[in-house]
Amino acid sequence: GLEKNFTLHAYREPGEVPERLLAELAGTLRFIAVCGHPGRADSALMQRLPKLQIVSNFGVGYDNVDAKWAAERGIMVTNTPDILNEEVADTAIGLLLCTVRELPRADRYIRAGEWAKNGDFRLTASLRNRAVGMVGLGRIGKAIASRLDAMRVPVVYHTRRPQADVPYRHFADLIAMARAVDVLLCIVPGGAATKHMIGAAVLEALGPDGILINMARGSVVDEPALIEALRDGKILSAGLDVFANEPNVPAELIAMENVVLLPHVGSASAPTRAAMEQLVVDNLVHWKNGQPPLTPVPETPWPQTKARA
Ligand code: NAP
Ligand code: 8YV
Repeated sequence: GLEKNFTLHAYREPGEVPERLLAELAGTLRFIAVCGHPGRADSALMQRLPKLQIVSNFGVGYDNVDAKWAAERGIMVTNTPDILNEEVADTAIGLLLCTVRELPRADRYIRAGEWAKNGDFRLTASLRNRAVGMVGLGRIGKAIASRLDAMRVPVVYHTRRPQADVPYRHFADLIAMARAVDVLLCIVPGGAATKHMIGAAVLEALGPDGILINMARGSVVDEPALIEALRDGKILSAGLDVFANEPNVPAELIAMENVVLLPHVGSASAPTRAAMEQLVVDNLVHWKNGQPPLTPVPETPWPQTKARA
């Protein structure tokens, strides 16, 4: 889609945009399509592109884009909301069940020939006697909560603002919610406001039967504090789709049996990724044709309040 509609300069190396590309093109680039992980469109990059008009992010989370900086200069930022809600919610429930019932470990038990040799797999914890505390109850959080409703699992939630139209109890205080539930399921945006909001005190409050599921961003969890809590039995187990320094996962987590690890696959089915790709392209094409962008982020609403500086 990009090749069909634009003169495309693509690069696939991880990390910073290569200097050779910038040296050649910085004065002409007007549109950026950025893949959330590991791509970044930070202020250091954007300020080198005087003609930049729009950043179209592949992913609903855009903590990889300095949207506030862009907004101050009239640069549009778009993301891919809603079209991935159900996929990410499915993955979250899969990760929750895998973690509570230790299903990947049971699979490994058969493959290692342990069933025939040592008899039945160990008995596990259960979702039956648990309440789930949602950390974040936005588009994806609500899709997860509705699945939990169908599974007859009680739901409560923590956000900055209580919501009038949901049937779940709101906790203004995250530690109080962690004390009241047996599972915390994170699905908030990344960035400074949520950095390490799951730290030692929250994990301590969750308690020795507690389970942490992180579908949000690795930055939301204080990873060393989580490793310590898992190692010392301060919580029971964790299911993680996201990590602080992707694609690097701490060796301590890889060595633990009471963790289920996924390589950031929340939305990673072929149809959902295709829909996200199309929306990245459509946002850019609309912009190029002088039409409103389809899904601007809240920092850069349409109509624009500031012209390109
Ligand atoms: P959304 O609709 O904007 O919902 C975000 C929720 O988080 C809202 O309920 C919001 O409520 C709450 N929140 C935001 N900041 C908070 C804070 N500082 N403290 C407490 N609660 C806070 O976003 P979404 O579409 O559901 O996506 C959520 C996030 O999921 C994305 O930003 C991304 O990081 C992550 N994600 C991960 C994957 C994956 O593959 N693992 C896939 C898609 C998305 P208040 O504003 O009232 O606080
Ligand atoms: C994306 C995600 O796969 O949408 C998000 O916020 O985390 C995932 O769906 C990711 O951003 C692209 O690598």
